[in-house]
Amino acid sequence: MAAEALIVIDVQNDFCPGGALAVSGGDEIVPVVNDLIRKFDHVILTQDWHPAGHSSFASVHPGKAPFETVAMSYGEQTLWPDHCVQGSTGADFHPSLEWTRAELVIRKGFRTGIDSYSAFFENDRRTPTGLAGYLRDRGIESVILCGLATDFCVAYSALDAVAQGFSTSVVLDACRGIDLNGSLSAMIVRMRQAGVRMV
Ligand code: VGL
Ligand code: ZN
Repeated sequence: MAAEALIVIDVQNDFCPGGALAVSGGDEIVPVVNDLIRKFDHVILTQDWHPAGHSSFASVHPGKAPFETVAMSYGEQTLWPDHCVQGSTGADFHPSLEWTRAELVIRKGFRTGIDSYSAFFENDRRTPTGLAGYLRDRGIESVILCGLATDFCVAYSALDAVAQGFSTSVVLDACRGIDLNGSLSAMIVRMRQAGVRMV
């Protein structure tokens, strides 16, 4: 059977209750994710990893509040509270996440001028993170995604994974969403239509 990899998206303190961009129930997935981690031979993590003053932070756009949008050179960008600043506790993985066996950590969003929801491409939809090449070089044809947030980083990663030709599943029990203006159900529909399996 072709190799498969578990990709754990952004299970970081800032996306858990008490964090800067807390996803409701974000910490509830940690035991479920840990069970998945034990079951896979290949485990990859992503880590949202922004420099201070990142262009996705509302705080750097005068007059703008979090969850509003702004036009960037690459298109519309949702603005967020300052979160997952490089080296901060908020950017650390949740303390109960059993990440020791992970063979690769993909950091994303580290360029000041561009955000990156997807583990595969930054928000210009063109700049690769290198993950697709890594998976292909290792003979991995199938990916299973979980983590935070369902409707942003998990969804964009899943859509890019199918577009890149990987057989792609999302474990919804091991995800939680932000749900901004109905984004959760909208992104689940988009993933299904694109051929992502929901398990
Ligand atoms: C995410 C918004 C901003 C995510 C990351 O992990 O879904 N969402 N940065
Ligand atoms: Zn971010």
